[in-house]
Amino acid sequence: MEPELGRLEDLPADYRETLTARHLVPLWPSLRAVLPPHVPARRTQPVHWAYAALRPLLMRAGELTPIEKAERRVLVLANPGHGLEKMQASAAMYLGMQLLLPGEWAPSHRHTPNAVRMVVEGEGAWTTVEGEKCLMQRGDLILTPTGLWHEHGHDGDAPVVWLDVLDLPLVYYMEASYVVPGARQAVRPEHGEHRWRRAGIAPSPVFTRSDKPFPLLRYPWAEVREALLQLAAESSGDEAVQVTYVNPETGADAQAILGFYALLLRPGQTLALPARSPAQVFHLIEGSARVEVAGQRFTLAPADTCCAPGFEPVTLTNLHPDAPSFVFIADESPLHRKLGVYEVRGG
Ligand code: 1HN
Repeated sequence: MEPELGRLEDLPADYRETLTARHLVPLWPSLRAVLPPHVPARRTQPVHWAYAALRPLLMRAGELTPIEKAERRVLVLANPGHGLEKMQASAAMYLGMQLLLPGEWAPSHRHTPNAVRMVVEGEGAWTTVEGEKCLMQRGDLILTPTGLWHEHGHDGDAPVVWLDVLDLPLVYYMEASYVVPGARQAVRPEHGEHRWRRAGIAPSPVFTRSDKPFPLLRYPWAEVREALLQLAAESSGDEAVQVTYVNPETGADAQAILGFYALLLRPGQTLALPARSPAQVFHLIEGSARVEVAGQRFTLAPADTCCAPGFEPVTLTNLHPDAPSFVFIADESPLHRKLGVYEVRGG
């Protein structure tokens, strides 16, 4: 047990008032709050957002608010532990479900926070990132990293929905979050996913050098799914079957702050993840899965999303007895590792 420390009320009122007037604060009454013993205080609560409940509200937003009045038509998945107005899923992660209707265009801009899109439903939409037109199909992961121009359009005939994951809360906290509006981009005939078609075969810049900090912007789900199925076929029963979305040029995480992964749960598999310092987000791409964390138990249907605070073990179960389930995961690991605060407990 840590010894109890002096309280603010223990100090004479005139002393406290003088400190306040001089912009000074005694540490000891607040020391245990900012530095709790052994386990950090976490605002992030386990929360489940069911797509079946969210979708009609998003479609209603499509009727209520034209794209010109929204710029980005998004319902934010806000963790009540942080306060809804903060628009945070966790300390560093922002989540939103974005709707684009046929014929709509979300204008070009670039900003300091990094974003990714995980396509949830619909066909025919595209995101142009720095002149590269990325098709949006179910399960695709598309990066719009810090500082790159991006805009969304839709040539199909049914609503398109995607999940946005941004490091906005962190960048905003750092007082570094801002946007630059821009003009419609000229599309260049470039496709990173073609240039980086196969691991182990890298384009050789013999005549031209690209110097792109983000050489791969679109990770097609068809390829990720196939890679997971191959891994599952070639590994033993209890091993976790997971891939990380990486920068193919460096092998590092695809983005600097948040990490992105795709997980295959074998039929009936239960996967016990150790408590780790970063918070996590789970989004079910295909199948049926249970997520147990901090005394909560969520059953994820396709397109459902939930979040888990850091420093809590998480148990994932595939509820399909005879088919794999596929989970997209986002977490704060790259940030924790860079800052030197990454931890795994009892793993
Ligand atoms: C943004 O730029 C997009 O480009 C979506 O689609 C959501 C949330 C906060 C800040 C910027 C987009 C965003 C965002």
